[in-house]
Amino acid sequence: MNKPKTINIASHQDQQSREMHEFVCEHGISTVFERFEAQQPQCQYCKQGLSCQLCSDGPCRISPKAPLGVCGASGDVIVARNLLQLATIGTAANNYQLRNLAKTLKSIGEGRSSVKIKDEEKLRRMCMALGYDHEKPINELAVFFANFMLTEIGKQDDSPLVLMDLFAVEQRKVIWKKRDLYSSGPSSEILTALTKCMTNINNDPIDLMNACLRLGLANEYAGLWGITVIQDILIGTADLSEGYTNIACIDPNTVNIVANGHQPLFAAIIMDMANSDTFQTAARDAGAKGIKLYGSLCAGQQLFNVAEREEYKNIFGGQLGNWIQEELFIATGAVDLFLMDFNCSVPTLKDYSEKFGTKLLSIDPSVRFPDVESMDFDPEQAETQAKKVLMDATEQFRARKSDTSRVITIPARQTSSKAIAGYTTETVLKMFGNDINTYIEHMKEGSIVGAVAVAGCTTVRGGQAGKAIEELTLQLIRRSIMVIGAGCCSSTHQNLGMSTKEMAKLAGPKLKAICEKYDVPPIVSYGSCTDVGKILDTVAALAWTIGCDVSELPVAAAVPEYMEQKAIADIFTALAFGLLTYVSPDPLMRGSEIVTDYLTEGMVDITGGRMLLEEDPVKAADVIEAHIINRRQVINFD
Ligand code: XCC
Repeated sequence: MNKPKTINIASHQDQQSREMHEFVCEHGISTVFERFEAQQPQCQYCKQGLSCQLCSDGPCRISPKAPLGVCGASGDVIVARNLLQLATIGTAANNYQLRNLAKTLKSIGEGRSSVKIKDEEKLRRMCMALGYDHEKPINELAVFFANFMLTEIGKQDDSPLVLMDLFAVEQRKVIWKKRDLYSSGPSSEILTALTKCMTNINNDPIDLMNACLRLGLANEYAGLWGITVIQDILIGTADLSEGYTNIACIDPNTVNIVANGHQPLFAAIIMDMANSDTFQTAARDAGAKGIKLYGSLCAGQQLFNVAEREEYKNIFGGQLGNWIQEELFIATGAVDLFLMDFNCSVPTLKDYSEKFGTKLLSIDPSVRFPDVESMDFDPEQAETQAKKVLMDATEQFRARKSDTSRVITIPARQTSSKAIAGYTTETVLKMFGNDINTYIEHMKEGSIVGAVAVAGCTTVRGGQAGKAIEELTLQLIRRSIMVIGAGCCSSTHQNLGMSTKEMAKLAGPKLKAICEKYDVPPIVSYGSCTDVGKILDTVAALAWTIGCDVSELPVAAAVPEYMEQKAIADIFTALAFGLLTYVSPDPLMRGSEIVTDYLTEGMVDITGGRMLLEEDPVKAADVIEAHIINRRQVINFD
């Protein structure tokens, strides 16, 4: 591995990561921070979205001296096209994950797979919602529901998504139809969107932005919705769960498997099997105390959400953290096997695994590293594959124990690293006496001024790694605005000790009183970034009960440390829902006034939503609060 040019002082927000970062820097290894620094200064044209690399006459960069690309494309078209490409990738990735899940469910229903259905009730309810006889045998329902989702993914441009028809708030549907945003199947939307991105074909930046909104709806009403539902059916529906988070969870005396990514099903199957005597005995024979599986990134958040289930609770070792930390997990020298199930598996994992003795295994055909073993999850071979992972990890542990030169570096556990996970519409309402009206009453009287989803990634831009997430969250709860976390934002909250009931003492007096009355924390984690689907569920439930449009609710969305393309797709989902959507750092769009104005202002007349671009989280909280207060007046809450 090349020694990095500059060694940065680690800027992670939490102490454990700072310790580990210092350790890897001492070994001359780069992390995301050092590589970010090595990339400076970054191209200012690209940063504004003003570069195009689509054709052989490029690359073109738009400047005052050269205001048009070689083909004649303006900066506005280039910015819009670049943004649409990002939204397309994100929508594709979420629907890819849904396709995997639907195919697994189908193979179970057809009796080709021994994978168990954990939440039959949910499957029955979903079939009932689709008008199918939900009392039929469960296998038949599995096939029906899987086929339904696969058909939705593949629907052509003349057939709108059924889920949008069934589950969207009426007022939204009217707006989407009026604005030609009523989305068809994601495959078809992606086909259209990518065609629009081609050289010399679409020269209207507004049309390109509307294509992003359509993708946002295909992202939600196939991808995110389907992922959360089928995942619940297969690994169990989220319920409140308390556990440890961050790197110090790793126990050097157990066989250690880390599940990294966004597709937690295989890891859940491995946990199920790890309870058996065969594997426990094999682990003890190798000199281990037992077997632990740790969550990493969003796959981990989903496992954390179900960690209290009988079959998982002895094996789940904790949630390690966000994507910026993932190299550090391996640097402990105590990870025996690292499963890469999807994004975010950073390319340097291979270097780390070679240096620190971890076996890497990619388990999805989309994840490939040269010379790294892969065993793509196959529901028909799930047991055999899970067995192999458990045996391989145990052998890795044996080798680790007998290697006297192996350095194990695990930071000290801080008391703050305990967290509660597993919130959903149902679990939040359970805390409010199972009555959504109780929650709404407290919103009305102003004890809960509003709610904001703080979701998505972490970024090292500006040395952040959680800084903006922490600041924004604290600002919001101080203003008695509840925070719903998801994705790496949840990991940040957890690692900073913010996913606890004790956080109530930092909330504004009204919210504090409500939190204490109902024993609920002011910051709740819904799980993975794909659980944005569940957050929108809660939002829709509130709108239905109050009888207003989603855009009229005292709620907002925030992506305070935006990093990658799935976040862009989710941002367009939120905009299509009419939400004020705070995004920082800026997506690469400032180079176009037309695009920036449309998304930050013009959008209000289209969907009711708008993008808020603001680097300072305190100023962002001011705008969000003002928006929420305004919404409260619109629905006569004040
Ligand atoms: Fe990756 Fe979800 Fe983003 Fe975290 S939040 S950086 S995608 S792991 Ni989705």
